[in-house]
Amino acid sequence: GIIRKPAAFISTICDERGQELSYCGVPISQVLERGLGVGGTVSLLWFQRELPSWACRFIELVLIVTADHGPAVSGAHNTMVTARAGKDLISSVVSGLLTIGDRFGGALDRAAADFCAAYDKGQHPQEFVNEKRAKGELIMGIGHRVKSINNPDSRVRELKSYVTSRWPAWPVTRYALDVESITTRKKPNLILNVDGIVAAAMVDLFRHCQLFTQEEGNNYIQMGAINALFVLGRTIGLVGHYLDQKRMKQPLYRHPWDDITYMAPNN
Ligand code: Q5B
Repeated sequence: GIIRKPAAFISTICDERGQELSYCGVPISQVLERGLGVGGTVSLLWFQRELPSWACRFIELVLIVTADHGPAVSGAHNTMVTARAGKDLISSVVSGLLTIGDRFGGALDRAAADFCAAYDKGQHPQEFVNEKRAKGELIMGIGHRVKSINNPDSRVRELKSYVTSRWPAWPVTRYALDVESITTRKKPNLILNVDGIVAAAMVDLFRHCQLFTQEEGNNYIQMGAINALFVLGRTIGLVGHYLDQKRMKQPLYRHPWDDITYMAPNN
């Protein structure tokens, strides 16, 4: 009989071999004709299923609101410095992306895991905050360097209003908002931030769109799928900052000496 050579790779999300490219079995012409958009494309290529339109729209909203948050944040700063050092687009964008982590833009997966674990075990939000404090851990998805209850983050407001009006159920988002109402009593900037609202809403999306088992949703969180939304969104802004610096032919950046405290170790 025929002996088949085992394939080196298995791929389940995209097939370009036939007459027409397909995303997870949906021909590209259908993706366009049916107006699935960027949200629908993400849902096919990342989650291997067509999410409902309210969920696809949410993904697009997330990409829009996370696209940029000014030149001062870590990612944009690195991209601008790299562009001004004469580097190419990919190097500059990657140097910005590499700053994404727990403290900047990469808190989503851990926020999702922590909020839903606490919610699932029926932990009171006050107990959750106390436990984090006792362990000396920051609460992922809480806190912002410049935004606060006195200077609210309009991105969070927009996403919150979309979720609370469109989601079939949003208990983990409710839980995250209850945590925020406790932390903001301690400090006004300990708000539910953009990472936190996206994280909580995505958990509720996985759990209540009726297309994922709880295990599948949890696996996506563990794999980093929620952080991926910030990474994808912010890439738009990083490309913008790269082009902006190049367009203006900005010179090599050198940080001013008067903004550095030089301290020799005491002998
Ligand atoms: N404290 C975000 O910190 C920030 C606390 C907390 C309990 C917390 C911090 C944090 C968790 C990670 C997170 C995503 C680093 C943030 C983003 C995207 C962005 C960015 C942009 C964009 C801000 C001062 C005091 C200390 C701390 C306490 C702070 N956070 N306690 N849980 N989560 N959050 N990251 O203001 O008693 O004085 O010692 O790590 O969610 O990245 O626009 O900039 O779109 O680009 O620098 O929005 O909150 O404050 O670290 O000096 O702390 O507050 O223990 O207490 P700050 P720190 P104490 S969204």
